[in-house]
Amino acid sequence: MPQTRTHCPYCSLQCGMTLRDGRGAPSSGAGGGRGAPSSGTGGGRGTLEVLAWPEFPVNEGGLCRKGWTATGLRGHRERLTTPLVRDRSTGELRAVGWDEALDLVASRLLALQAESGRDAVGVFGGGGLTNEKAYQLGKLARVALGTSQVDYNGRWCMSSAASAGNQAFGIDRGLPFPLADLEQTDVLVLVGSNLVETMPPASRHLDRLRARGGTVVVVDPRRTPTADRADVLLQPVPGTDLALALGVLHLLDAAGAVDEAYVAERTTGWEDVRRVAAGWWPERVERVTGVPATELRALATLLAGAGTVTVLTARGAEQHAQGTATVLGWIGVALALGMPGKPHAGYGCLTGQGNGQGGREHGQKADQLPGYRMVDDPAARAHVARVWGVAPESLPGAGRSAYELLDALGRPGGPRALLVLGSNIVVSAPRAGHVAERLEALDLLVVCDLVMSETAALADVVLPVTQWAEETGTMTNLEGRVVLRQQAVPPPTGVRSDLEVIAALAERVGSPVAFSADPEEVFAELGRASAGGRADYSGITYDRIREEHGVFWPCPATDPADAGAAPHPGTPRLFGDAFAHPDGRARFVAVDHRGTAEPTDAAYPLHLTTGRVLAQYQSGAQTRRIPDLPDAGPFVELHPMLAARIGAVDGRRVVVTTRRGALEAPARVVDTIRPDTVFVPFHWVGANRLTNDALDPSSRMPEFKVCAAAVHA
Ligand SMILES: Nc1nc2c(c(=O)[nH]1)N[C@H]1C(S)=C(S)[C@@H](COP(=O)(O)OP(=O)(O)OC[C@H]3O[C@@H](n4cnc5c(=O)[nH]c(N)nc54)[C@H](O)[C@@H]3O)O[C@H]1N2
Ligand SMILES: Nc1nc2c(c(=O)[nH]1)N[C@H]1C(S)=C(S)[C@@H](COP(=O)(O)OP(=O)(O)OC[C@H]3O[C@@H](n4cnc5c(=O)[nH]c(N)nc54)[C@H](O)[C@@H]3O)O[C@H]1N2
Ligand SMILES: [Mo]
Repeated sequence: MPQTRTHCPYCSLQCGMTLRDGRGAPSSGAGGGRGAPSSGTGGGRGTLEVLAWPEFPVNEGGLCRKGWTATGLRGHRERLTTPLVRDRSTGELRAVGWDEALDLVASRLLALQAESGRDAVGVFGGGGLTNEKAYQLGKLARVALGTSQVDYNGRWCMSSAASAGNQAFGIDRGLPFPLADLEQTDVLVLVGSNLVETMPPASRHLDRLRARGGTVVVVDPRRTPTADRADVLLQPVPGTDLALALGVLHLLDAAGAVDEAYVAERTTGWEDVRRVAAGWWPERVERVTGVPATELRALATLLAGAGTVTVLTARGAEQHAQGTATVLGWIGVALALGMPGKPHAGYGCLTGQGNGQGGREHGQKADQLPGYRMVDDPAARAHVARVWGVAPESLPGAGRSAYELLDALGRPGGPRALLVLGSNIVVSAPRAGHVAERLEALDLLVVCDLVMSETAALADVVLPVTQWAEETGTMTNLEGRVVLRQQAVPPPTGVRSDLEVIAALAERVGSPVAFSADPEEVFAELGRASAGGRADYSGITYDRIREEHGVFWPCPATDPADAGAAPHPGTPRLFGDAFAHPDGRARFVAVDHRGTAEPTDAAYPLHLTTGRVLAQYQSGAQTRRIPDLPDAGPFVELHPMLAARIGAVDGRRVVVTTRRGALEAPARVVDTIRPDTVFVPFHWVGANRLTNDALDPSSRMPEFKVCAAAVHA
């Protein structure tokens, strides 16, 4: 039976897996590795089994339960297999042929642009899309549609870490080293990451690190399963991680534990940071963060005495109106200790989505062109325009960021049509009730999806597309490793790939240049467009990553004039000799803690935070439909003391309210959360009716991780 090496459809680890296509053969239970193989029926096509790929280094054959059950959407009865168009008289979606649907979309987009200008059309992408799709989507917007209004859900994911990385290091690669390096560090500090639930196969690195005698520190308002596998837990008030970082810097400085030689040789800006940190003595930090001064002192002592320290941030620290500043604060801790660039040490961001890294490099972001080039840089525009075969002046400038784009929909001067690929906005955007209203105000909403997501259900046109196992493309995982996701099975009849849809739309709206729908061709073009950019992929080919276990960017092409040159090996580790700023130095950036956008008050006395559970993925559009994954709906996690005060009982309904909306869901009474904080997972409609749309000034990341709330039994 044919077997294909490919990668999981979910998170940024991009775990390797083997898919066995059992078409025509009886389903067999024999697995190829650890764990239970799982199968999804293929709509009369036999089974598609998930087996281990033990040699792939990121997960060494391990998968989480989402990975083992990932084929469950194959042949699913809710899988979309025909284009749908909303009937104006009945208001219902009805099945139509592809030509009719694509002609309708193209003619309406052109008509709206003729009436209201090119920016009347918006494009919204996703960090789960392959590099090829992200690249073609940006090109569709800028070349075929000529609109500046393109952005994507990565703004909600890792944009604060990206912005901080660019400021501090001059480059934004989530992890500047392979994930397995974590095992070798002496102290690992996880700020706002619950990786035991969000990247389960990576948990083994925590265990191995501790087995070696290292220490894992977790900073989280909840005692998560990750904290249970750590040595030290600090439980701050949500939104106070920057104060904590400044407190650590204060103590390191006071103890003479700052690596002065490193600071002098490899960085700039320390004196300004030192001045800010001077104002964050332990008792003040305790008052703001709720973390006892003794715990802060113990952490500083641990860090000061460690040979190597690695600090990692994830969404808990980043999804704040001060997310960029918070990451800069923790980068400051790593720099003060002299760690970035040292083996088995440094700072990294745990990127989230499957292609969260590559998705932010190839031009679906409002201010970027492929290769992580900036859209307002004349040299970048000239290079990319040459690859695209258009005039640089024809390329629009920077557009609105994701939330600002959604907020502008249907308003004067805002887009009148929106094309969505790879995001379920009405579930996952902040202040989602408001976002749903903005979507309703559009003249045309077009959604490409595998299933009828909550956002697709609002669309005027729904286009059914292939899913991961049915198509080929590349993904760039959280380490900057570019991997090949290979097609394992043919798509269901009636379904097209996103690349085919993009190419067909480009042609119909009269694009001045043709768009390829062949992933390998698109990747080669992407390589040329990225050549010489910060994220240079030009030396990577499909053949090469099919053989190797992925290649880390930057990987420039060798000079064609030098026939004997060995191919560039790729770059697993950055910063050994220099940072990416022109002077080779990292920047300390002086930032101060301001507090959250919406402080608590008498009417809304609690902090609401949101996040993930192990068995569901994101807006849940995919995982809620997989029968083997538990789907109990949203819940409200609260402390027994709070429960007693408001009369809440475990398992019974409570109502959470914020200034934006209300959510009724069962209480989950646990002593693992701060008594002043409640937690709601966002995989179901509801959590984001509550969240605040305050944005970080530099990354435009919304404050998903804290707002003021009240809870009633
Ligand atoms: N099971 C599962 N795995 C996933 C995903 C999924 O949906 N489900 N999504 C993927 C994606 S796109 C992403 S971005 C990653 C996210 O991965 P993580 O960042 O690990 O996930 P979250 O649950 O969003 O947040 C992590 C933790 O932050 C804590 N937190 C909340 N507020 C604060 C705060 O103010 N400060 C601190 N220090 N911590 C806080 C929460 O309690 C939570 O435990 O996961 C990826 N993996
Ligand atoms: N309150 C709160 N809200 C959050 C967060 C939080 O922590 N708290 N986290 C934020 C983060 S980090 C993220 S990443 C976002 C994610 O939230 P979303 O942007 O909604 O991401 P997904 O749920 O992965 O949505 C992907 C959609 O695209 C479809 N899809 C999957 N693959 C493809 C494909 O190849 N092509 C096309 N056309 N469609 C595809 C899926 O079926 C699904 O409907 O949520 C954000 N929202
Ligand atoms: Mo994310």
